[in-house]
Amino acid sequence: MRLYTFTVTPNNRKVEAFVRHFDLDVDIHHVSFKDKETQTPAYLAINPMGKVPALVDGDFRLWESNAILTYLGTKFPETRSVPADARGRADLDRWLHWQSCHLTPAMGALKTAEEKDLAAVAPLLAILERQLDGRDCLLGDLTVADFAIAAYLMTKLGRQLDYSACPRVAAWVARMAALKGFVATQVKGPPGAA
Ligand SMILES: N[C@@H](CCC(=O)N[C@@H](CS)C(=O)NCC(=O)O)C(=O)O
Repeated sequence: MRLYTFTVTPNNRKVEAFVRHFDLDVDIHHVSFKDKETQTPAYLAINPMGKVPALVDGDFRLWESNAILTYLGTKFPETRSVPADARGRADLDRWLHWQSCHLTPAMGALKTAEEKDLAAVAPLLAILERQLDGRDCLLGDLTVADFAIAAYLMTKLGRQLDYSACPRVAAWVARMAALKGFVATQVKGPPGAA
């Protein structure tokens, strides 16, 4: 199994951190943007979007970071990171979609740093704060959703958010950042890097 990744972005880091946290038998390949590797015919045959991350497992080619996370969590059940029951799985999917559909666009808008954009993230942090009441992780136990969402709050932008009204979120991000996989994927890189 091979993961194509570019560690510094949250969508890549979430998957790479998961693989490294659980020492999964996955070959990690860092793509070269300088060499336009993701635009080569060979790579576009893996991911027609020309983006990373992507996973190749035999003749199965998968892209979209959250789909990769749930696939890996299911392929490696010893990680206990993807609930098997219908409600647990729906709960997990809810948070993965929430990250893609709400958190990511809100944080993307932060790049323009307008007042209204900053205000858009606060209610999302408040929702996380309530979810973490009485829970160490988003669903109670560690799941792929923790990797998907925490990776965003560990970005340069994520670290600049105001966590004064959401101490449980701040503590959870700190706990996640201390996990082996996130420590292993810590990159001191260019502005905007994780
Ligand atoms: N929704 C996709 C986003 C993938 C994506 O946008 N990847 C970026 C890095 S985070 C990329 O490959 N950008 C390079 C490009 O667009 O050429 C996912 O979650 O995997």
